[in-house]
Amino acid sequence: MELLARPARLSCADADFERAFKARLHWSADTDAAIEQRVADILADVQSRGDAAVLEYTARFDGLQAASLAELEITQDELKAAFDSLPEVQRHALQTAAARVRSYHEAQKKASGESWSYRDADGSLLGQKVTPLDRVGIYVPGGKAAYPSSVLMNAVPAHVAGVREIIMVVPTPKGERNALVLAAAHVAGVSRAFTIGGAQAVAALAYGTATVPAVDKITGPGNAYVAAAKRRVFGTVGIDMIAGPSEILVLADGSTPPDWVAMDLFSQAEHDELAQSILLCPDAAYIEAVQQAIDRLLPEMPRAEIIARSLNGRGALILTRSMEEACEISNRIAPEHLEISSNDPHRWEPLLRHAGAIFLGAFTSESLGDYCAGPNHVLPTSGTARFSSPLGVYDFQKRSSIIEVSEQGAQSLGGIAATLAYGEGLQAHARAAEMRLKP
Ligand code: HSO
Ligand code: ZN
Repeated sequence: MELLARPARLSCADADFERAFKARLHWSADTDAAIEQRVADILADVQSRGDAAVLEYTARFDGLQAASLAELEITQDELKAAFDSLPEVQRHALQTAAARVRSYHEAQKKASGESWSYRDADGSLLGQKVTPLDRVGIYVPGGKAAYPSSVLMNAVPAHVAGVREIIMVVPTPKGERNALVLAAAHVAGVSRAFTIGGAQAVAALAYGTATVPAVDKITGPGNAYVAAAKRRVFGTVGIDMIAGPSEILVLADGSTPPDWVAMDLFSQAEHDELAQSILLCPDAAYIEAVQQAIDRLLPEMPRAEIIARSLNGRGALILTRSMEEACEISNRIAPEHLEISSNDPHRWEPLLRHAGAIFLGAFTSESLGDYCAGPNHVLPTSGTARFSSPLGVYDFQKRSSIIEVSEQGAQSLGGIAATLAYGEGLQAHARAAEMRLKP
């Protein structure tokens, strides 16, 4: 049977556009009650029985038997051996990607992640002290979606932030280890790694066991069980975000070869049949050319079936009345990845407010950002770019306010604080301020 990928064809000029647009965008991220219950049970079990519970679940779910959890730790020597086992071309690619991701995040730290302070007119010192988290856990999925690039994207910013200990967990069903994932952990400076996964690994990181140390924050993607476990341990530890399926939105003025755009739409569609790829363009003939490119290129793709399901189920080619209107619609969608496929991308960029990452110009394929441009590829999905940001150095830091009031400052502030404190009925607050006033 011939495989066809036919994204929905919408036109902003149609009376029915709003309804069709909302229907295409709608996606249910409902949590499954059965999964929730099983995850709650696993978390409670690991919290009370520690290592023994983690070992049992690892044997049951991953088919991996061990006498103790210590046996499931991957040593630094093994991480290095995995790196050394790779062909030179892969070692070079990993190292180059890591170096570029590191440079980017070092710049990010300089720009917004440093402590600052100032003195007011009374000579009081006011500021903010930035400190790294002590210890973080990185969840790395095993099996189908094992991405070495995601190891870099999580561990490198943690390292740059100054996190002292980075604990990686990665399920290895039947003990099969992914050499590229382990090599990436070596390159990124992971401190310790365990071949455990699922809700039991999240629980071990959140609560700590005899073997796995408790961390302060857990980052990294995972399946529905991992997502449910991360939601539940939030509060005991920090978490990064709950990522939905990948998304790409291409805003095209018709100047980029249609094949390039078609392949960029494929690149996110091939992640997942629930991934969303959308083209916005004011040129009907160009949209037709992209559809023809899709038809021509799809049979060449090893993951054609996933791509077709994604494009047929959630994809859309949308004809707008202008580039300005395309920008407005893009802002409503707030996509994870936004490509401005135009020969004048800086003209449109100021109009675009909501996106996880913005890729400018025909040469900037989204896939370069996934691997090695430098910025992080862990990005807000499902419209959350309206209020959240890419994973970054700031996710591995926290801030403390600094206040040092001078004697002079205590005089100017004392009366104000006391007045407000009496207003709140809090005598001790008021007296503490007044005691420092000179008679
Ligand atoms: N595009 C994914 C990240 C990724 N792509 C990893 C390839 N490997 C995030 O949306
Ligand atoms: Zn990708």
